[in-house]
Amino acid sequence: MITSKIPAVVFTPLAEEVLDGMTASPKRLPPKLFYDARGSKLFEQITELPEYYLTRTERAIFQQFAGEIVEQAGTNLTLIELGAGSASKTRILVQALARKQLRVGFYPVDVSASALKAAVASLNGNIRNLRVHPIVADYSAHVPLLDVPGSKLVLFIGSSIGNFETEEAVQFLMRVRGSLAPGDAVLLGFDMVKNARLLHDAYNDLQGVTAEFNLNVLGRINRELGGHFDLEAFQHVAFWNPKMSRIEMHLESGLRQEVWVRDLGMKFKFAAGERIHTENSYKFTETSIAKMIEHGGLHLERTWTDPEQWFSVVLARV
Ligand code: AVI
Repeated sequence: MITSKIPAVVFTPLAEEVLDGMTASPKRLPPKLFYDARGSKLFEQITELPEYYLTRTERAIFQQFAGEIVEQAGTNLTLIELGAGSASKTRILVQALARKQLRVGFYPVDVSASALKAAVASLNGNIRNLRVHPIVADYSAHVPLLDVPGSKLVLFIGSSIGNFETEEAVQFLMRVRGSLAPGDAVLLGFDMVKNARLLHDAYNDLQGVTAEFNLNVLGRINRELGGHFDLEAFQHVAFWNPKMSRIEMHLESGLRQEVWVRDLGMKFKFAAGERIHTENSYKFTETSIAKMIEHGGLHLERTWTDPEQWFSVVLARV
């Protein structure tokens, strides 16, 4: 008998995500696709924009309360940061911990190898008793199980939790909890609901960096999957959706068009004005934070905030 084997098409994880999102209705792309080397650089630029209050507000909270935070978190701590990026704010906590402990282990985990490299470069050598162990991983799928001495303090700061859907965030917290032992702790950053203008401006900066960051996801598809997106033919759209308590980011097609993506062997049709939903950034209240942490199976222990209560840093315990 003659059998013929047709090789199955094997898509990369990126190709799978793009195929999934571009064939959905309405079209969508998951926000984790923003963070290739270029996207991570653009995000670093966003964190320094005058309109983007999140990073500097959270940093100010750390500057004021780092001592209290590490004291409250426990003794003989190892730090694990999920979505570490360049770890620039974490340095404040690391320094506070290095003053308190003889040795500090820091495990930054990120999908972006380039961002991790920057984190390691900025931390290594500067703090005598610190050891940095970078891990390149998609922590949204699996929380790494680490065998370390003492207790763990997992950092998930910068309101990254706001980029998950509520149910996803709860599932994520449950997975984090599953990777920890009783007495370990999680430190979370939450951007709070505030004046709609401030929220709007933070995602519509005058220099257009957020627009570039958003459009970079199409650039990435062009670079990595042989896409033919014309970045000039799409527009950055970001607005506050008060009903859902979130900023939504979209890419809007300026005209009717078809876009070929070589590695998917497919053409995607766009109507004029049709949008690709690229990100939700949820904003929280004290009540919504408490609910999420409780549903994630954790115990909310303490909250630190800034004088205007724009941002909250929360310590939750297993
Ligand atoms: C990473 N994350 C918390 C950012 C946010 O504010 O939701 C990502 C971002 N999107 C646009 N600007 C910044």
